[in-house]
Amino acid sequence: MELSYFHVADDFPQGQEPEAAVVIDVLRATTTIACALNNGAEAVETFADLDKLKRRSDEWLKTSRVLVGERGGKRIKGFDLGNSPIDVVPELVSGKRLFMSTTNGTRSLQAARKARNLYTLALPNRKAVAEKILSCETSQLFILGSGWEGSYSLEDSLAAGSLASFLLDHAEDKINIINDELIAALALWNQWSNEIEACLRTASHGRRLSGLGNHDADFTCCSQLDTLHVVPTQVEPGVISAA
Ligand code: 3SL
Repeated sequence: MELSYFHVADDFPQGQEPEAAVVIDVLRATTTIACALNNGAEAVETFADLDKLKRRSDEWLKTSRVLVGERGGKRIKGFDLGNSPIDVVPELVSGKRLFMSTTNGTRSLQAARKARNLYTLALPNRKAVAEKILSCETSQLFILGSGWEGSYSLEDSLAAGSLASFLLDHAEDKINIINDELIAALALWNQWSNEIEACLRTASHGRRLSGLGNHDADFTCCSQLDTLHVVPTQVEPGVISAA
């Protein structure tokens, strides 16, 4: 399997339809997606564009939808929830469709949506997604981070490295690391794998979140490793559900 990592949406090779892609936004979109689906959400429909989200969500009964999203880390006015993984509790999301837009994560999902198989990964569901990828015997995997407004992010690279590390540990002879970005991500994982929360808090986006108020519970949740068994999978363009 040929593995490549791209830091942000604009780096994702355009005009290609890779066999498989994994989108990562550790802080916090893909962690929120994993938690919401684990807590029984019917699906998470993702949008980079807020007007499209509003038009599409208006087609749903208010009782069966939840609007989730942030800009600059803060809940979007008129939305039910912000982008915290600890807010998507079963009482609020079970059986419902989430309509989600975030600053960076949903942009990466849009950039990768033509992949023939598309998954989202956060640290809590790393093992579940990695095992799915191994079981599909895919020959090409593009890993895409989300970063912050076009810039590199430490925490997404950490998670990309954690995925590559798991795949190497379980199928070393089948894995071919293609680009330097992923070699660097692996080195990052080797450096911080025993101090995940410290890495997230050190990252510039971690510091940005801390500056917005107390996000201790978010950091704890986003730093968990291999605790959720959900594989968020694109089932139609932009729509992610639990496999
Ligand atoms: O950038 C994003 O997509 C968000 O996950 C950012 S935040 O953690 O909700 O601020």
